[in-house]
Amino acid sequence: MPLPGSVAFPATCEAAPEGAPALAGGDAATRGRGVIESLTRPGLREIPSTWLYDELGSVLFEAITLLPEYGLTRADERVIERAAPEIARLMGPSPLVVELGSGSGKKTAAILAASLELGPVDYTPIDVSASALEACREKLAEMPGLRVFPTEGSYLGGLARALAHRATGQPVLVLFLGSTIGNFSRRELPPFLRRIRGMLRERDRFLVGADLVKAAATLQRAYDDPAGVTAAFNKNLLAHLNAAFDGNFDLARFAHEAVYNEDERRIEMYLRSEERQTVHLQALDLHLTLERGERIRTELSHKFHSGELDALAHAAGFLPEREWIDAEWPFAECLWRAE
Ligand code: AVJ
Repeated sequence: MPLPGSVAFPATCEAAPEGAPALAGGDAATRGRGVIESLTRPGLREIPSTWLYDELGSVLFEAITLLPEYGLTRADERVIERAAPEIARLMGPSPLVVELGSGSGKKTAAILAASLELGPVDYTPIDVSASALEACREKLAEMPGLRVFPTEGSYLGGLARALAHRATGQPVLVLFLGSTIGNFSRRELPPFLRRIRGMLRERDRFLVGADLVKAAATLQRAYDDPAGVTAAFNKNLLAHLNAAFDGNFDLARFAHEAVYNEDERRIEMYLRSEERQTVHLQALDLHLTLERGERIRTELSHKFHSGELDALAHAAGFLPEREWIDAEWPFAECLWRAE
């Protein structure tokens, strides 16, 4: 049931966007084709990391953010807390805030609260997980002056729909927090950023949170925690596929693997088949034989150098305006202005 202060967003028909294959939403058939294509790719089996997030997956990710070894989210929260008043001031009163991959919306509250001091705020969280959107809306429903328009779907499709509702002259702030930007391959990232820029107007802003390069051992622990929460998060992707495509992945026959690739500056997450096995995804008419030790890649999590982020901004048509870095867990919050 809709809560007071939240308004259902009119859904429109949209084609699946290109440019972010690892994160694209789209309809069931499109997603099915994407799974077949990536799972059967010669030389590298992969499942788009968006499949990590069903109802349980979103809760498991929230649990990861509480792990002592996973400092990323706490760093993100600290920096945002510190930066929020200045971001709100730069935006001016009554902005439309659009968040790509909102999750539960916890971090965003600080930015919204700072902006609400200057006037009412429109907020459109976009997420592929309906349950995460619901949690986000519940969390923020109490903030007076905030109008929430949850939008289920892909980043680019959701952003297009959100911007269609921008009031004349309303400044737009797009949020891409928590280093979700790290999920893109280095090849996919520039065109994705250019597409975002293409949808914005001059003086709109894009706030990007990005995890910075740090000691390999620190990253290794963060993505292979001793309590096994990340392992459960990773394996749950197979349960999600089972549910979506009437599949019979046996989670017990897979092992979680997370490796830091120093050359590529990224964590690579895999599910390793512990034995030779054949899996059937009935709805996709897909039989998959995995050898013992064969791996399916489920996520890339890139780590950045600060200068690299500035270069990405410029290449996409943004001007890096401010940057805040957490001292405890190197993590950058970058405010880019569309120019
Ligand atoms: C939500 C994509 C930023 O890459 O650190 C956490 C997801 N994967 N542990 C990340 C994740 C494994 C997370 N992001």
